[in-house]
Amino acid sequence: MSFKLVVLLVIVLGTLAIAQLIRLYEHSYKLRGRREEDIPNRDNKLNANALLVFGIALFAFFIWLMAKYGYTSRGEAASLHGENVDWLFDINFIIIFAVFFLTNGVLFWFSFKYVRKPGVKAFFFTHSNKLELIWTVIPAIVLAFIIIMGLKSWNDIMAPSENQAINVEIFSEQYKWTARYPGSDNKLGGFDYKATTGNNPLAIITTATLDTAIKYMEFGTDDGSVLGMSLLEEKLNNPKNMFIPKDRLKMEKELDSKSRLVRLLHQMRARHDSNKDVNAYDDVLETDTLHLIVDRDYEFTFRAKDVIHSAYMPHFRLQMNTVPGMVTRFKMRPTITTEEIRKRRNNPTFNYIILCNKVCGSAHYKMKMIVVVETQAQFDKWMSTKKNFGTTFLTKAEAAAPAEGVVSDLQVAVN
Ligand SMILES: [Cu+2]
Repeated sequence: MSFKLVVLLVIVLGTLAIAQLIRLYEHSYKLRGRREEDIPNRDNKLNANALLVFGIALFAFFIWLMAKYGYTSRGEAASLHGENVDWLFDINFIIIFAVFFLTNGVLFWFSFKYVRKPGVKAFFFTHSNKLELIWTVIPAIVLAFIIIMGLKSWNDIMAPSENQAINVEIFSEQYKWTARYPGSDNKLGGFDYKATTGNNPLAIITTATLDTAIKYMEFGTDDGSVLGMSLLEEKLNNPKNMFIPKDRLKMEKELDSKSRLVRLLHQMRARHDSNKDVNAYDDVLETDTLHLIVDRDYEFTFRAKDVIHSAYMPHFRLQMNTVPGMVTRFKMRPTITTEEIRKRRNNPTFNYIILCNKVCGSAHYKMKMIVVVETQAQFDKWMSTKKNFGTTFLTKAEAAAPAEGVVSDLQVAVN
């Protein structure tokens, strides 16, 4: 018998047992000649005392938790705007805690103090304008305050970046992150999903990547795993080939979408300004770790390849959805290096992280990347070991033996 079935049985039988107990209790009342609503004073007193004890225990546990884990357990903010977010958090929590202690304190105290006493009749009234006014106006003022402060912080946080901010793109797909650094020109190369190929997963646009994408659409992959337009057409038009209608329809659809993409790619290629290729070729792609320089402004742009993901960097108080078909952004200045935060937290293995915070599929839980905040010198040293996009694209393009024009264009651009 499975564990779930046992749990279900216990719940069902338990409910039945409780129902039977309640019936027994009711019968015993009848036998003793008492009505159900006659509660003895002893029971009332017991409940009043129990509620007071419960209230005190609840508060004590609550305070103990806050003392042990920090009152929101979020730790120190490691970014400039994070201090702003934390301030807002604190204001909200102060209000929430005050209301929590006040209302729950009154609830448990009153149930103890005003326990039913024989011969005392409760004061009865149906309406009080004064009370209505108090519990409408005060929450309205408090909520208005919270909203105005929140909007103010939001406007500060989402304001455009300063000019000297470093542009970094964070690309999301099931189930990994890719960071794209702009190279020395601080300009990221353009992109278009139609330029996506195996060796250009971020769909970066250059003369060579567009040529490769066109070749891929027209002639398929070299290993034949994906058919190009030409082969598809040939297959469909060959009278010797017999297809069941479903397969024919599927192939016709594929050919249709490929022809459309090729047409659009040719248009893009014709309009493409190859002078802009350098912006893309010096970009550096990194899927392992996001390296950031301490005390520098960053302008992050986010893209998604497949479904909605969400870039969540809790230590920097940053979260932004990444949405297929649109670019989202967030500016951020990291203020504490990884080395420093490890000392402060007394944890030599601590790492900042970027997590996916939208359930994006079966391996969503694995979608994370380590974030390293370091000095300019450390960053430069790390960056000097990296190959730029032009170089890696060229190597892979060579390995895949593309059409002649591709390599020569690329070499010109890289050199
Ligand atoms: Cu995700």
